[in-house]
Amino acid sequence: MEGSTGAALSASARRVQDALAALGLDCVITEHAASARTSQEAADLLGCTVGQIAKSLVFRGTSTGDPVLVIASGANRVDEAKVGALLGEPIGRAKPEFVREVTGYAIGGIPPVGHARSIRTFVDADLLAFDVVFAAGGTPNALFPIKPADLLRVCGNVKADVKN
Ligand code: 5CA
Repeated sequence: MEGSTGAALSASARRVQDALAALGLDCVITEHAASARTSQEAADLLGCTVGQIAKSLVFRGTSTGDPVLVIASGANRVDEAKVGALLGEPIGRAKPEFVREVTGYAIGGIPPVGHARSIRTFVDADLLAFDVVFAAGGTPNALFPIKPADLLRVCGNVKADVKN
């Protein structure tokens, strides 16, 4: 079956689904047989544009070591210098183990909400141009639709130009 609606969610996707409900959102996560590990795969699977995929990328402040989450349009490359300037310290890519520790999920399935810790977050302003965008739901096979304004609100309301 394609979009396995009705089937039980995996434990990771369930945690994200519960987090969405706790935030008052009625978004529904679906787990697909095909992988949506990358934004392009997710767009192909959903039949949307790659720009509508809200990818969750974790960076790390090079002085404080604090995690930073950037929710970027799948069409954009994140400009680390721009985000570093907004943050007040340079940033670099986070290692996969650190990403798992702070978010509670593995790369390829990082959701925008429902993390192990609270993480400072920037939302790509380009996502706000769409009626609906799609984010990872805790595993590389799990996705959910969300209105960009809702995404922005539950991610702390910080919208920014993050693209290279
Ligand atoms: N499920 C899809 C669509 S929502 C997804 O999660 N896409 S993603 O873009 O948010 O996640 C994959 C991203 O993880 C890649 O774009 C890449 O920027 C990042 N990534 C991949 N490998 C590593 C790595 N070794 N270290 C840090 N980041 C990585």
